[in-house]
Amino acid sequence: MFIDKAKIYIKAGNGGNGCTSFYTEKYVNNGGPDGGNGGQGGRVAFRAVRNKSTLADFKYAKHFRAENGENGRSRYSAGKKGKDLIIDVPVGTVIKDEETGNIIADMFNEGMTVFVAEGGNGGKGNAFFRNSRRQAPHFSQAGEQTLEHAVTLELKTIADVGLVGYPNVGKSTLLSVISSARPKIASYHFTTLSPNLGMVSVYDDSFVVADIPGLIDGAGSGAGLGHEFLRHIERTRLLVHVVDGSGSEGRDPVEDYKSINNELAYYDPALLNKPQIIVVNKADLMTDFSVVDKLAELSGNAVILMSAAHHSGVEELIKKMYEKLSELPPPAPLEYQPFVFDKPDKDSFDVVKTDDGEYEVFGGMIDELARNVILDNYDSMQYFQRQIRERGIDKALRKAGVKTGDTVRMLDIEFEYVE
Ligand SMILES: Nc1nc2c(ncn2[C@@H]2O[C@H](COP(=O)(O)OP(=O)(O)OP(=O)(O)O)[C@@H](O)[C@H]2O)c(=O)[nH]1
Ligand SMILES: [Mg+2]
Repeated sequence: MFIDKAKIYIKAGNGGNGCTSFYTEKYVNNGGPDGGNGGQGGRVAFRAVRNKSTLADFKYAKHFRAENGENGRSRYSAGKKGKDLIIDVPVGTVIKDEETGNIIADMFNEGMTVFVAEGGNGGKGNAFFRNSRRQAPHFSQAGEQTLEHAVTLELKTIADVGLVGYPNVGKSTLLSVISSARPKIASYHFTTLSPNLGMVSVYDDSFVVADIPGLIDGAGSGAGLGHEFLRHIERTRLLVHVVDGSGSEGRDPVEDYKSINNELAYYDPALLNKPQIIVVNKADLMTDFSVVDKLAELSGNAVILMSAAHHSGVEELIKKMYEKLSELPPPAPLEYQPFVFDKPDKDSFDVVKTDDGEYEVFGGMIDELARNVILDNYDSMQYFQRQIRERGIDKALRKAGVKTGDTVRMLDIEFEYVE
């Protein structure tokens, strides 16, 4: 199945916890603290690869998590770093933050690797907290927890030329005669159900042509296969607009040409700014060739008469495409300010008064504080109480109206406020 859009969840690894441990050995009393630091969590990256052409891999696999950092161990042994997770996507995939729609990365070039989520920091082991006043810290720091993020993947094929036109006009036949691609060809509408790519060789050079499903009137409002597939020609530099010159289905090629352009404009007016070559196909069935001049006059574009089925006009078309492409600027990735996920703000917190008259304190600072606190440990409780004063949490609580005897909740901790 052709899938060109997906929503997935990514999460970098948590940092490993620091270790609380004391050196022990035979004949050694009161060994000092020797708990090692936790390892950094693994990062998440995307990599652009050529051997994938759809996002089908992401239809069922939705959650992607890098490895957590290992916990620290005794004897100053630091936890191992978590392994990075590298997610392969087809070249041309645009990665966006699901919440804001902002672009995180445009995976435009093969092999490009973009790290999008940083692993959590490892917690410090108790060896780290030893100082002149505190010879035997019985606490260590927890690893930093990372957040999961929803991202959308959207494949926007990278090709030089896009083939557009009504169904059955011979787009796929055309692709099959100019390249080694072998798309399905048949004399009914919507034979092509997903984009086909073909590489066209010319002189010592080559370019890529994308054949997409045919458009019909009202595609913008979902008629036929709709506009969905125009996404795959957004990044082309040149359009080849194919019409059936013989009007074999009783339609007028000039009217067809106009309608298709209207559909393109409806999807995105920028599509009409792309240069076009018009191909009048099925010449073998034509008796009246005036349509060639009519289209040339109407559009001001080059018009090529051909028969894809009989291989006539093929050389001329390839030359024309090549000529046009060499005049055009090389393809370029989207222009965007890469979106970066916020790290939790370690300096901010909020106080809210809940419906039942309790006070809840939360935010990045509180989460950070929690990493340093082990509740049943005297040292660390003292540290906690000091921080509540020093970091202005106390003040904020009073401002919010807290009185002695009120319940304050912070993470898993609940205590009675004392002025
Ligand atoms: N007589 C004649 N028939 C042609 C020519 N080019 C294509 N055909 C026939 O037209 C029919 C449609 O061709 P396709 O290449 O499948 O058309 P398409 O534009 O890709 O159609 P969709 O994929 O449905 O949008 C097939 O039966 C082809 O054999 C041509 O130059 N002359
Ligand atoms: Mg086709």
